[in-house]
Amino acid sequence: MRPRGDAGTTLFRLQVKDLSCVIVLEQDSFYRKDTSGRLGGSAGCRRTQEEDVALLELNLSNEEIAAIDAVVDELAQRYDTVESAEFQREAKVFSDELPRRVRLVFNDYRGSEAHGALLVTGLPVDDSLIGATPAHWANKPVPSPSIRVDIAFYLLSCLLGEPIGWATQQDGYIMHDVFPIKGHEKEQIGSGSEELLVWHTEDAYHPLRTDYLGLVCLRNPDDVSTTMADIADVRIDSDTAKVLSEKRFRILPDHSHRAGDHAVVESDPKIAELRARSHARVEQALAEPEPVAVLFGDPDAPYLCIDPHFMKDVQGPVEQQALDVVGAAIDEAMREVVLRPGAVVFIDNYRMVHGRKPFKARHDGTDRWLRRLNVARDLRKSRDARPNALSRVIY
Ligand SMILES: O=C(O)CCC(=O)C(=O)O
Ligand SMILES: [Fe+2]
Repeated sequence: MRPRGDAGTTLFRLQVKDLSCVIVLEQDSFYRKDTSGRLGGSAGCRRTQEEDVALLELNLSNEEIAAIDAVVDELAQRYDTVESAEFQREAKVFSDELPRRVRLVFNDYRGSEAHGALLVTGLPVDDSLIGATPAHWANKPVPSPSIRVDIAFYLLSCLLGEPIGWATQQDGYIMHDVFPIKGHEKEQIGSGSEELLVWHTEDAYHPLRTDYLGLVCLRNPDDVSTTMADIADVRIDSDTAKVLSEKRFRILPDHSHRAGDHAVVESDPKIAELRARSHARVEQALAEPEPVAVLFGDPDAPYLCIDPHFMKDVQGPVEQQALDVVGAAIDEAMREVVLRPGAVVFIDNYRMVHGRKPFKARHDGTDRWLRRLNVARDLRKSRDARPNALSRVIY
């Protein structure tokens, strides 16, 4: 993956891919639809397109599904929510019992950094067991109606790192819900619906943002697309790349982290202090965001951190011009993936941006419902923002 240094143009990957491709992932299969309407099936683990290394795909075999089920069985007898600290403490050990091919693929995805996202299909989801799509994420029911999927999803994420949550987001739950919430229709957050959720790096404003964003689909009756683009597929000129590599860009916190939604009374003084500091950090990031680079890491294969919606109106003209250029190039590289029940995607948050197409929420219990995990490669980086070594909640 060397850039092509011709005539001032930086191309982070040589391969050219089909930009009109829509991938639909289903419980036991997926199809990819191109503009001619052709459908293609797949089996086993392979690259989604010969020349396409952005998406790595793993279709679980029946034997693998049965083996994952056996591990889930054991844990589901003892735990009724993945928010349990005991569950979180031992999950990694159980993830070591997932089928070897699955562990090998995840290990390679994590280690090689050769792909923007890993798609896994085949986890069983029983629509009649998970019940109605909830109206809100607060006060989640225990037992979780989707406990078997939750456990399988959590174990898979342990193959990439450590699931983390945010004290300032969804009440500190580790596993988030993504479904439309009444009143959020126009919001630029996961619970919005009617507006295009503009592509973004997850929690771009925060230095401890997740390494991987995991999404599992419980239902998606209207085939609403998740959008994503890999920086490796983005073409920009080298002058723009140079500007983007300098620490001169401001990113504001998104609405999901802002105070208001989560006024919590805290009795533990240490947690109260961490919480106050974290809210102060959000306020500070709103008032006076620390300048950061949009491109960083290896200049030949850079990482990316960008959230145009929350970078509006706070840049100088040169910075805004560079953002506009890379924004248009990212639009060019954008693809759509329709997650169907049982499909899981782990997006590398250091190289892929993601978003969601607009849709009309139903608000009748049948709405699109995803669950989400943030996965950190190294928990120690956030140690001073967590109340103790075992805690996974970042303040
Ligand atoms: O709904 C989706 O497909 C993606 C939502 C999103 O951006 C997120 O959950 O971070
Ligand atoms: Fe997101």
